[in-house]
Amino acid sequence: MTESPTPYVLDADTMTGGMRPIRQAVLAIGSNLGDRAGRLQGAVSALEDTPEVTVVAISSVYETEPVGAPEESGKFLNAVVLIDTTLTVHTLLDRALAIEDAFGRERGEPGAPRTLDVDIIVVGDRIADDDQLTLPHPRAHERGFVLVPWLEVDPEGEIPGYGFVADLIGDVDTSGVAKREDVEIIL
Ligand code: PH2
Ligand code: MG
Ligand code: MG
Repeated sequence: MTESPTPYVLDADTMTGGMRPIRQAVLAIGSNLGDRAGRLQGAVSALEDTPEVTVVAISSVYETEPVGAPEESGKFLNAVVLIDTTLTVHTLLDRALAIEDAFGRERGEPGAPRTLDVDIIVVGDRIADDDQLTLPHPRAHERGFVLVPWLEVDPEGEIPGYGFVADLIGDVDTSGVAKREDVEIIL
């Protein structure tokens, strides 16, 4: 994936005067509990309200079969959001978790139904692997509910170390991913 607008453009950090690159990040959002569409809209609005974050594109909303979730889990609504940001990846993660909390996310078992999940998929070509964050997201390359909406808004999308979204999607079962023409997220 290319960084935008160019990897050489720097922006001033308003707090410190330091300079950090503008990176394009790909976020995947999902909900399978309660007012699913309302939560996705709220997440995008909260991202757009975040200093040093600009929402560049929002995919269509897709209704998706749960993957790797408990039997009784309901279907998800999923979407992908492209942002430009000068935040560090850990500040971006803090913000993502705060947005989940603001929409009633309770942290239980992995895969348990959730009001809102905001996952950081890639941030430019950053590689990270620590207690809090793995970049690129370690399972995004095999998830139709991430790759289908991502390809829609970023046909040149790439997961560093894995390949282009357009190629990866060929090896993934996307039969459980259906566009919801009647649901729209707006800025
Ligand atoms: N998220 C998960 C586990 N399984 N399945 C779908 N369809 N959509 C998701 O967002 C999702 C999932 C863990 O975060
Ligand atoms: Mg997730
Ligand atoms: Mg998550």
